Amino acid sequence: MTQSLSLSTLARLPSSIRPHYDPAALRAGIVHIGTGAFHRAHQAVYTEEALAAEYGDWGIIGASLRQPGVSEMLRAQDGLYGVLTKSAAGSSVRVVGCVRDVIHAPSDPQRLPALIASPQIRLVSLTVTEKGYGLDPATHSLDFSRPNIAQDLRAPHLPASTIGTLFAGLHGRRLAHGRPLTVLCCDNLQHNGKLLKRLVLAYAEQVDAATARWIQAHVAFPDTMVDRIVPATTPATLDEVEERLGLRDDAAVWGEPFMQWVIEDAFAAERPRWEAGGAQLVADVKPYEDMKLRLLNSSNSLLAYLGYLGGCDYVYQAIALPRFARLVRRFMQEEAAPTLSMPPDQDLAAYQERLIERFGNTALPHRCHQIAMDGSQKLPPRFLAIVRDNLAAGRPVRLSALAVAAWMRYVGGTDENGQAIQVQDPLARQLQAAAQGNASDIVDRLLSMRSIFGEDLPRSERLRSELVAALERLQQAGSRATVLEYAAA
Ligand code: CS2
Repeated sequence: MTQSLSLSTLARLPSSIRPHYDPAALRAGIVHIGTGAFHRAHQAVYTEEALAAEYGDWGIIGASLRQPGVSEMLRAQDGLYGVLTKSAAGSSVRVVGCVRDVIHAPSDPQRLPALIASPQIRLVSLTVTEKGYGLDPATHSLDFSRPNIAQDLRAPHLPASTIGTLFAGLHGRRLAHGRPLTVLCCDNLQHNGKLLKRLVLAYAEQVDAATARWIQAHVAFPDTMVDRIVPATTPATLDEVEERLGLRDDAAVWGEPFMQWVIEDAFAAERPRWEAGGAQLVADVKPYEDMKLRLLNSSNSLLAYLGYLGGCDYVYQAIALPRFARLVRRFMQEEAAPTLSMPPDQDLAAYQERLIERFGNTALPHRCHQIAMDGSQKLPPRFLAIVRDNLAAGRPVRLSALAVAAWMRYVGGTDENGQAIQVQDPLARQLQAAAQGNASDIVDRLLSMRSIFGEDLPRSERLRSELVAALERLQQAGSRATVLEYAAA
């Protein structure tokens, strides 16, 4: 049987693909919450590059807030794992050494706050997905009615939620030594740093006003834009990594060659030299984050819902159909781009064409079903922000409405062949119940869900009629024929 990747087998690998330092000797400076595939293929890779360029105490202690699987898997391999980079041009693998430990927070609720409080930690980063923050997407504020938030407020020293955990760590830090800290939100949310700061402060004010004031003064929450397509690992990924390493690696991840990380240069304390891996430190992340959310993520979701309904398992299959490619281009040019002020170093046309190419990466199949999940959390930053801007400016919202209508059709839970769709969403049950019947009833019921559409959008007659028209076409003609019509007209 093939041996597993671990500190004791690492030396067998060629030096070009293993860490340029001794992982066993690396001390931690970062706590990362949510050690899923994206973090391992993105921020951890940048940290690896930073360490190669300038060694320092920047090991990462990962924490998972939910299942113990990832922590067990990584611990069994001493935190080591491979990153397989794949495109039509070829593939390569490297082993990342900077994840030094991974804990399962629910097994010991005081451990993660204690780590956040420890003086050697100078950075806490997070990838807990859009739904992981206890956010009310419509109001951008903390949803105190969420059971885990309400429970944490009753027992703040034994937190279970992301915000409760951060607060407990920051509170402990203030009491223990008060050294400053940077908290880096790396999820696809608008103004993610400012948003996270608001959520943490809202919670802190309920528990301890002195800690809330301390957080204001000593904790920085820079905005970030993160980008790399990282589909869920499959058995084939693991087999390919095993073949290349000659070692079994159950924690391997895979991703595309493209990577981008834009970070607001507003840290409270030191940080790794992430620029060495190509990270951009800028004064204002907003133009980058709008560009990414409104061009990449929205097109990705548009392809996921319409592609899934049209019988495509993967995004590359949908974008290979000329009508889908035409629709995505039109959506980007006519509805997304007019709402953007592009960053000065980015070219709109080149960025859009690069996206079409990235979506078409056949070497890295990305499931429509994976992207389609959690739509109730993803629609507001991906489409509804565009819709609001375009409604206010009197511009068209027809293609955005088609994407939202495709989501409405999808959450009904039955595909075009009458097969069940496994809808994954925190609101799945309500969505599925609301999405039955004729198009105008479905639109009215879903549009009235304030946590998704807010108070304003249900009042827009223009949006409503575009949604009803698109949903009717999807119901009557199916996704492929509807895409053809919308791409042409
Ligand atoms: C995707 C993103 O799953 C999704 O919703 O749109 O994960 C996307 O692949 C990344 O944000 C790319 O950086």
